[in-house]
Amino acid sequence: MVVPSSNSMRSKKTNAVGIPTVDLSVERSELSELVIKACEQYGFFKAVNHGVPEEVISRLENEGIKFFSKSISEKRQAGPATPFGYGCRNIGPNGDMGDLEYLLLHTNPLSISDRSQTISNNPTDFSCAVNDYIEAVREVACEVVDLVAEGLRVPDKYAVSKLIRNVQSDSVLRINHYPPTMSSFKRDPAMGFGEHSDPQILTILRSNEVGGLQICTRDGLWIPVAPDPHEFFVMVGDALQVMTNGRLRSVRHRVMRNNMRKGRMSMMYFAAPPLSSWIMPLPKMVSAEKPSEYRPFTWAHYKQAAYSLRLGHSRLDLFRAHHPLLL
Ligand code: GA4
Repeated sequence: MVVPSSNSMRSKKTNAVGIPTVDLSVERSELSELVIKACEQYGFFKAVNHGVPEEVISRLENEGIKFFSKSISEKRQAGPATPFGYGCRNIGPNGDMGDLEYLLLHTNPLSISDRSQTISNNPTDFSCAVNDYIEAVREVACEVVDLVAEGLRVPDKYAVSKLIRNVQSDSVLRINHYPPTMSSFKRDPAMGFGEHSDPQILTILRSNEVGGLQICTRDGLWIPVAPDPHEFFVMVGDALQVMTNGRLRSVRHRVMRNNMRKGRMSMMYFAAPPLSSWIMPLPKMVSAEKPSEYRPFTWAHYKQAAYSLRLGHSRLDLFRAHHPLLL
């Protein structure tokens, strides 16, 4: 997946906002250090020279554009999102709302082929575009977690990527569409998607040229992420935070809709393990000096907890080894 680059960008800070950029084509041992550093500091980085062909990205983007330009009654045929399918304004089952519409799909090819019947007038084109995109971004996600494992000197280098590659993986794909804002005089920016961290292992995000994404730094500062349609943004999810015993931290993020003259479309691949997988710190990450911060739980268990709370609530606290309710 990783292509050689002629102009080696290495890891550098994007001037305005300090977000790290990692060139996935640099030499491996250097690369794994850069990935770890970015994931420790921000839980977030921009990945360049990722090797995913533009054509794979644009085919899915075009399918998204076609779908979201349909009439609301046509789009509703692909919903409601419970949790999969077409959703409009409602996020999750607990009354969270956002100024967006979306498609949420399980990455299982059978489920995609089934869903595509109500999503597209040409279901084969739609499912091919989705499957090709998932295959490509799954490789990016696996590459990143392998680099993390290498950098942390985890003996089984593929321990995490094996979960993502498992045929029973519970990974999902989400395409969000934030329609343009009507008035450019709107003073209060509307919340597109409220603050949260992703529950899964890793998220690979791509958006069009419209901004709005913000990430929260460890000091609690919200910083805007300049959009880049050619590159991917990588986010550490809660499950990877647990597997690394808190060394890598999941990133809190949100999408604000101020003055969007054009609609924002983003596509996220959420890399997850199978439902029955146990999530716990990798043995290498636990020692007498650094005991496990979390109790073991299955991914199904964690998802259930995630879906039982509203967006902004931290679900990881429920699984801390020394949670006050467990004493
Ligand atoms: C955030 C990341 C993914 O978009 C998602 C979201 C899910 C949903 O929209 O159904 C959740 C949200 C996300 C976290 C908390 C729960 C679940 C909405 C919500 C209130 C698909 C996911 O896996 O978790």
